[in-house]
Order: sequence, then C-alpha cells, then structure tokens
Amino acid sequence: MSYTDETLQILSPDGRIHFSERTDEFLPLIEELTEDQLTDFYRTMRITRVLDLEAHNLQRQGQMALWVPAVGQEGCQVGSGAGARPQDHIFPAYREHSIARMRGVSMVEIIRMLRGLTHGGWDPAAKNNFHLYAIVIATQTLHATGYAMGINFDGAAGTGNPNEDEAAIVYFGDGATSQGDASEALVFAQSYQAPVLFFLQNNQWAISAPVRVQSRTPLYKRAEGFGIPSYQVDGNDVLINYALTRTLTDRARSGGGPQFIEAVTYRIGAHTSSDDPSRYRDEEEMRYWAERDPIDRFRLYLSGVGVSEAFFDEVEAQAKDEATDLRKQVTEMSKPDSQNIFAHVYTDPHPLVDEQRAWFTDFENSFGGEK
Ligand SMILES: Cc1ncc(C[n+]2csc(CCOP(=O)(O)OP(=O)(O)O)c2C)c(N)n1
Ligand SMILES: [Mg+2]
Repeated sequence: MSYTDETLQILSPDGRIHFSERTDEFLPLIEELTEDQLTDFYRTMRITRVLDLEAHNLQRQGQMALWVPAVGQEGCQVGSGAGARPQDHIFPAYREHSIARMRGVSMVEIIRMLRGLTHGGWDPAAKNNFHLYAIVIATQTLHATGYAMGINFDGAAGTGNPNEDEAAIVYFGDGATSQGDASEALVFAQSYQAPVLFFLQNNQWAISAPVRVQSRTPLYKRAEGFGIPSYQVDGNDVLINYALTRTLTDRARSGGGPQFIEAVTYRIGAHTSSDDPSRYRDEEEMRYWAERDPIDRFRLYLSGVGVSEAFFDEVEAQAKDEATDLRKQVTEMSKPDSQNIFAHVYTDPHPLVDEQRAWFTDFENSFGGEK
C-alpha cells in the first residue's frame, strides 16, 4: 500500500537525513539550501495545514458548499513547488493549496471561488504563472502539455539557461491516471519532447476507489511505457521532492523532454467535505500514514539541526493569526447572486433558460426573503 524498493527518500520518518547510491546526486542541492529556505518549507507546510483545517470548519458552518482538504500532502507540494523556478507554469488539480500560497494565491481566493463568487478564481498571469484549479479530472495534463509544446514553439526552452528557459508542471492524482486525457498528454509530451514535468500525487485514493483498482503496477511505471523518464519518491519527504523536481525541471527546460514523478503520499482527510472516509478505509491505514506525516518529520529534522523552539512557536502564532483573519474575511463575504447561474448559458435569450429562471425566482421567493 505504500513505498517500494524504488522509492527515493532523503528524510526518513524519524527526521534523519540519509543518502544512498541512488540519491547521492542530490547532496549538493540539499547542502545548498539555506536555513531560511528550510524554515520557509516548514512555515508554508504548517500554515497551509492550519488554514486548511480552518477552511474545513468554515465549510461545516455553512460558509461554502464544499471544501477540498490537502492535509497530509504538504510535503510533496511544498517540496516540488520550491523545486520549480519562478518562470515555470504550474497547472494544478484542485487541492494544491500550498503551491497556490507559494505563488501568491491566498486561501481566501480559493474559498471565494468555491463559494461561487468568481468564475475560475484568479488570473494566472497575475499569480506568478499558477493556473486555475481544474475540477474535471486530468484535463490539466493536456493543458500543461499544450502549454509546454507552445514553450518549445516559442523557443522558450532548450537554450540551456535555467533562469530563462521555461517548463510546465502538472499536478494530478492516482485516479486521474486512468483518464484518457492523461494518456494522451503523455503521448503528445513525449512525441513533441515538450518541457513538462508530470507530478503525480498518489494519495492512495480516488474518492472511495483505492489505488490498487487503478493499476496492477506502480503508477510511475506507466510513464516508462511511454518512453518518459520516471521516478517514484516518498511524497512525505519535502527534501527529495524539492531536489528531484529541481533536477527534472532543469532537465526538461534544457531540452530533455518530459519527465514524470510519482509522489507516494496519503490523503489524511476526506476526499472533500461531502465525503465520509470512515465508510471505506480502516484505522490501521490511517495510523500507518500518520506516523509518516511530512510536517512532523521535518520538524524533527529541523529541531535536530538546532532550529529553536521559539521558531516553531512563532510559526504557530502566525498560523493562528492567519486563521483568524481567514475566518473574518470569509464570514464577511457576500453571497453569490443566484441569477448568475442563468446569465451565461447562451449568448442570446433562450425560452428554456427564461422558464427555469422564473421557476427558480419563485422558489427563492417562497422562503419570504430567507435564502
Ligand atoms: C472527468 C471527471 N470524472 C469524474 C469526476 C468526479 N471526481 C472528482 S474527484 C475524483 C477522484 C479523483 O481522484 P485522484 O485523481 O486520485 O485525485 P485526488 O482527489 O485523490 O487528489 C472524481 C472521480 C470529475 N471531477 N471529473
Ligand atoms: Mg488520489
């Protein structure tokens, strides 16, 4: 259900760093990381988790119809997000909240979209190339591949300058690998040698379908079949996710074609706030993954290399302040105008839409102003 002999790892669950023949090449990248960068990894993971839990509470209190938690997946998200270079284009699925934060999309903006107050959410050009959340499973694999083909056509990859060349990174899940779109994306990316990193977060579940029903072989082996270099990493080790993403995006940017990472992680929370995972998975599995938590192990590591308790206290205080602010901003948000549902269905007026609008307006009015 979890790691294999092939899984690359630098930071073990007990918070110790170890290198092997297969990870030695990443030693310089890890040694280069400054204390500020390392503590930033921790800060981003921890604060996103606290905000994620607060968002879930807000959903439960009726502030939005749906919340999509990412608890447990912060290690691979923050590691890979930091491994990308600023000019790279990120194509997320719908639970990449830590990477959104790193690119300037706040939790408030994500919630505004889920509450129905914006169509799509944000302008990627104004958000450091962080593209829109994609709810339709695996479509973003095609968007990213198309974008990466465009990078090649524009000549924005392959000059060998990591600060100028561009790559795309696409995030998708274990369930998404079963969609036709994902296979088509791999075919086109490989045929056109597009500079795209496929970043699969295998969180073991696609709603209630376990990963074993998606594939009989480890998922990263699929990409090998398409001729794409592919690796499996411990998705809860922020350091290997950083080092491998940096290495593979540099390779893609300098003409090496598409690359693939399967990050083995776990969705600690529910699929969404509409889901009850206790109906389909057991306590033992939860315990197994809780012991491999990405934030706990990184905290152990940082403490071991001398980061003070005062730092962790300061992060907790910041997380608490941000959660309070999130609650305030969300509870002050307006309600979406329900008439908008009908506004953009057809360019021209349509009798059926008019009829539905009239029915809905009567329905809403039947509550006597209480919606
Ligand atoms: C094309 C399509 N089919 C079905 C759905 C409903 N759906 C939403 S999430 C999901 C499971 C996705 O699982 P996975 O790819 O593993 O991502 P995870 O949610 O675990 O991050 C499904 C089937 C959808 N959104 N789009
Ligand atoms: Mg999944």
